[in-house]
Amino acid sequence: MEFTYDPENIFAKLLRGEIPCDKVHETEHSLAFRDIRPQAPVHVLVIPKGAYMTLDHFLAAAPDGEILDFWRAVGDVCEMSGVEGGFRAIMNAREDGMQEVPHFHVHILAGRPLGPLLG
Ligand code: DGP
Repeated sequence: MEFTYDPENIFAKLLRGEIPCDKVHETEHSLAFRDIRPQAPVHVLVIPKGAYMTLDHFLAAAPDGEILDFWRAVGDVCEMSGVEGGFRAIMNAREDGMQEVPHFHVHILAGRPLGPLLG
């Protein structure tokens, strides 16, 4: 599959410092920040700094070191966010997945009962 990354997407602008974010964690290859439209008391987005559109693009194209850095950053965010009661990690991809921002990201949601996955 071909992936054509749009460098003008909002998370690319955020990574370039062109728009602000409420940063909660940063590593060499990853950034985590609060979602602008939180769906739960904890709603953090974790993104790789590289130009990847979706989970399948990221896993197909990123070097192993970036993949490891990213998932460790997801773990760090869980650890620092108080998810003892449980959490949900969501990744939307492309049209059918209703992905709004075409830069790969994981949503970490926690802090309330989250209900059934497919309501
Ligand atoms: P998705 O549908 O998985 O692509 O979710 C994109 C999320 O990104 C959505 O929950 C709202 C959030 N979002 C959109 N624009 C911004 C922004 O400028 N800043 C932050 N922090 N979050 C944003």
